[in-house]
Amino acid sequence: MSPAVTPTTLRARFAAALSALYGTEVPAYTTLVEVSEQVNAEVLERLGDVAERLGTIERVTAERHGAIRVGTPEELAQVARVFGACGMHPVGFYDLREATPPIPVVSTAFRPVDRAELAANPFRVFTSLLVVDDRRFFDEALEAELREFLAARRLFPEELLALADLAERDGGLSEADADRFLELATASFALSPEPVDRAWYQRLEDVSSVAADIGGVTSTHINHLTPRVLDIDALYERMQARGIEMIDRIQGPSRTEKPDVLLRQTSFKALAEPRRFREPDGTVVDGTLRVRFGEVEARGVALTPEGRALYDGRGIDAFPDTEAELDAANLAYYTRDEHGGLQPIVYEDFLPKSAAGIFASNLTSEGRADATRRAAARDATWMQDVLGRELHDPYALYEAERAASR
Ligand code: OOG
Ligand code: NI
Repeated sequence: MSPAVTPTTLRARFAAALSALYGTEVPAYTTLVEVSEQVNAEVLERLGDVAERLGTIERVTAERHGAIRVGTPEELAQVARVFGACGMHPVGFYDLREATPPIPVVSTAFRPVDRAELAANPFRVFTSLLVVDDRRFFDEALEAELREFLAARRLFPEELLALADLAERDGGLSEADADRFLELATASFALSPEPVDRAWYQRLEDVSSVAADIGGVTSTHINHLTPRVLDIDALYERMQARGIEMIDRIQGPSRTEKPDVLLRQTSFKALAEPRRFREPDGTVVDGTLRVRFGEVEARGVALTPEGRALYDGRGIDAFPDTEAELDAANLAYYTRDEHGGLQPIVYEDFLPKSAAGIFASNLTSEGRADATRRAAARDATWMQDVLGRELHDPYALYEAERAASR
């Protein structure tokens, strides 16, 4: 007999639990979700079925992506077990150290990989790992201190990891185990009340705000949680009208009458959140940190490597005006139904340039990187080894889905 709570249900409940948690921690997130839902209802009203070409309204309403950041390969491997229990698999390798400004992390995204699972609940989490031995950011002494600090912390309790392994082995959990798994998993991503060591945090912040957010504290937390919207231009205007300060632009392809491709994202600025600090003399005082924010995204069709090269090289203006032309020129992925009609395959991944923009728009220090020093070697093969499971290639997933329909 299969377990009562499947990975699909665990994933949907996990996304909902994190959403409820983040709403209590960052109230402006709740506003963002409300405005997204309003805009989506209006687009559905205006366009009817066409509004659902890139996902049913049920999918889009529940759809979230989260972002988390961890410090060690061991922590990343543990994250993979927790998400694995929810049917979320690592897809893609992103090297943000190559971005402008450079961020000392490499990343992947955990998400469902097959169509039915994505339709049921597409929860995905962009997960970044600090590269502590990259000399452009950290010298020998700071690396050693970082390693010691990170080795002494425990992000996920043993009980959670054991339940995660059980869920993967049995293809789900009993009701009671599922409740416990969700309670522990959600709590692992809550903001900790533990005081932050001011001097240590500041030393890392001088290198990179992201390094401080990861290695300056003893736990991890959701950095942001992102709802999906069907008209991001309308959303942007409406948030500003409500007096919420947005970053100055929408990342990704600019506004166009052409078919929607890839991913467009925008965010509101990180808010000052109350945190406690331990001063060098041992006293604990109240203060604030600005690291967490709210982001929203609109998704379009996935591009082939050819389409992506065209987008990266020449921008959205170089694209044809119709889906039929995008398909004929092999620029984007479509499935074909029994009548020869085209269905777009939604882009389920992230964009390194936008990710860098999202990171950068919320940095509180400029950071410093010494380009003359040695980079640490990191690539998809390295990350797959750390994960101890297959790291999927996003293009292979889109390609397989297209091929299966033809
Ligand atoms: C992740 C930034 C990337 C996105 O939507 O591109 C990201 C982070 O800030 O940790 O979430
Ligand atoms: Ni994001």
